[in-house]
Amino acid sequence: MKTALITGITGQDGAYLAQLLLEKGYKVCGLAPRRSTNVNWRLQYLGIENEVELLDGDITDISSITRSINKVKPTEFYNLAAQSFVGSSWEQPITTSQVTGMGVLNALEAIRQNDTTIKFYQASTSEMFGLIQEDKQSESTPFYPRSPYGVAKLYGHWMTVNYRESFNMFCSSGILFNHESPLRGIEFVTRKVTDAVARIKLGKQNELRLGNIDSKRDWGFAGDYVKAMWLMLQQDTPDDYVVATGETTTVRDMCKIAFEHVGLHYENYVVIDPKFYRPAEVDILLGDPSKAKKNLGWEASTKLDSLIKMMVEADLKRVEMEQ
Ligand code: NDP
Ligand code: GDR
Repeated sequence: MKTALITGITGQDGAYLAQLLLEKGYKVCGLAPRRSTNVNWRLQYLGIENEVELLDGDITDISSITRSINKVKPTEFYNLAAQSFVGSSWEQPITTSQVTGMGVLNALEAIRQNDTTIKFYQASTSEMFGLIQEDKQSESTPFYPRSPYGVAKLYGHWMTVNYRESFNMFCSSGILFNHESPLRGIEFVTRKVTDAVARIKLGKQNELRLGNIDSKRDWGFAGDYVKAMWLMLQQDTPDDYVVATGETTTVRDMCKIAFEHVGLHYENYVVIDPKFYRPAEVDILLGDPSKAKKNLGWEASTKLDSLIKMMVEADLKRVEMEQ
């Protein structure tokens, strides 16, 4: 039986990945920091809370990673832990760098010092492209991150490449573009919109305050994207892959889809609030996933339209339950 150790298991991707690996017969363990509130709601939502083994630990504390590795002896290590909200990374640049950047090095070092046969996946991101150098971003597009989060991720990305090249370790990096789901954190724009649409429809909210709605993102479904993570670690050789849909949409048009799904017009509810503008913006992201298709046989199977409708439906149910 294969064993996976997932950092960030209580996050959106961690929960979907845990579910996928359980279906594939893995023993699934997760490194999770102690929190004072319930952070297991996503695992509960998927009905797998009691099927995964959670280990107390923090990606900034290498001793806790080493202890976890020696305890569960994973065959695969998925490093998803991060301070992942771009907006907060300007407010907390140092914590973001420690968790999202140095955390990767802690994981790589713990593997190097204990068991170099463990296959390692790093959650890299399209935010590393930042100020776009090419119309469609592929594995060979130059990086130019635009936030402390993007800079920290780039450090982690290059460390992953460096450990692969220096120590012959199996380290792969997935350069994933935005991916969403009903399990997305409420601070990210898609979920903020679908939650607001549900509340407005049910008479619990009057308006939705947003920042820059002209930025464009290549949005996919998280449930599809965790399959690409797994596929990367099943290859004969480690490599880096862009994972994206190959289509891009403005925040404005995404809002339109969400509001229209419940028979409303976004123009009547969306208020632009400078508070949500970022010090530096990534204006447009559009991924070229052809390498993932060719080498991994992976393709995004969920269109933005059905993704947003799925999220609105889930939020309508949630808000109704609250009532
Ligand atoms: P989430 O923010 O939902 O999950 C992040 C996870 O990391 C949470 O479980 C969080 O726990 C955990 N975490 C935070 N700090 C620490 C720490 N110090 N030690 C251990 N764990 C910690 O992100 P997603 O699931 O959306 O993303 C997963 C990964 O993929 C992240 O690294 C993200 O940066 C990256 N990524 C995400 C994309 C997306 O569109 N979703 C695109 C590209 C990359 P807690 O909640 O308790 O703080
Ligand atoms: P992003 O996602 O920064 O791309 O990072 P987010 O959903 O936060 O922003 C997307 C775009 O929407 C604009 N925007 C707003 N964003 C938020 N959160 N709230 C608002 O009110 C708002 N109004 C407009 C933003 O300016 C931006 O242009 C996500 C995260 O999951 C990262 O961890 C991951 O690496 C990248 O996707 C790929």
